[in-house]
Amino acid sequence: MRIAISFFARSLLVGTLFVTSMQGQDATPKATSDMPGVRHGQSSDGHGGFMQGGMHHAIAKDVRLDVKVDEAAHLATVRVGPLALPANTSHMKMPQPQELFWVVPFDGWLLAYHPKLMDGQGGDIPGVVLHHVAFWNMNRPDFLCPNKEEHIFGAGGEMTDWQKVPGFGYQVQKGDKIRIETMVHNPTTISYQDVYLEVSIPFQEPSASAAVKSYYPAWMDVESCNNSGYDLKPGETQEVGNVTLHFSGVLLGVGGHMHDYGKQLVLEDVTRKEVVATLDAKTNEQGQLLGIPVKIFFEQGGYALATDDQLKITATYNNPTGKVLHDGAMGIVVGYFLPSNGPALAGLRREDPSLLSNKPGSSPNQ
Ligand SMILES: [Cu+2]
Repeated sequence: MRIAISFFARSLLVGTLFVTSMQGQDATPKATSDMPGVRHGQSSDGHGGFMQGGMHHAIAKDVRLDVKVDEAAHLATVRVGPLALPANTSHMKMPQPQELFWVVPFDGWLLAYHPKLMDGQGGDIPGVVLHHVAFWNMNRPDFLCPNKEEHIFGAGGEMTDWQKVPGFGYQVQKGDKIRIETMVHNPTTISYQDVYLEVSIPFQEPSASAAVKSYYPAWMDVESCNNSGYDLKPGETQEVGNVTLHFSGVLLGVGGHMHDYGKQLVLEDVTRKEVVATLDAKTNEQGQLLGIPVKIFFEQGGYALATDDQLKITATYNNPTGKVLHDGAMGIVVGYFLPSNGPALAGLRREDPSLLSNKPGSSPNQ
């Protein structure tokens, strides 16, 4: 199933004010992206779990992580591959790359994430063969769900481009260990060989003259702090989750992540009895997800949230297949959070990634 997610709204903030530009396979603007953080189910093999779930895949051999850091251009290029993708192969049958780990070699801010699929000669490969990719900072817990690592970037087949938000970035420290989960499939009739996933990441160092404010990705999930995937029953259904905020601050904007047959995501501040955002999914006639809108609060200075606010997330789906789709749904509102007490969130960092509750299961593999 194609996962179109949307949220990464990162693009959120951009451009004309952040207005998004996420492009999808269908030329429909989307704010979409696969969400990672999402761990699709639980896994016995450590981290992989959150996204990959209890799925046990064959391991794709000889897949490497190559990272080039161009100091002069302030650009890090993270490359995963090579991958061989036979035609008509589901993600369950496709051998999958192991988790890969990037140790960030600089202090500074990651400003954007531009994913791209290509072959060894740099030729284009359609985004649809990417089931999802997720980057997690193992040195930081998620501020809403500390049982998870901080999920800093994700994309799916729609290849959501996370654009810069002028003046803001995601702060990293030298030595931060970024865990990269990649899952591929090939729903097309064409086999692809020698495929690489490349993510270009512009960054800024602290010495640069312009100050950068740190935002934090906020993943507000209908599964609360559990694994994000859930079984999708036939017909119209609603799934509801809650998270409690432990920090005050503002949301700069939100987007969302759903799968096919998604209809709507709603984020409410129950404490305040206010609807923060209603995001109506855009689907085609078959119910395939095309995109989820992004709602920007930045112009008004952000949507203010207070410590101890209860947030409620509701996802509505309409599954026309007449069958339960196992692990077929996710409902996540994703935004950028700007804390009022920056040092409190910065202080969540752990020198030793193993101190986070999800113990690394596999060894680094480069
Ligand atoms: Cu998903």
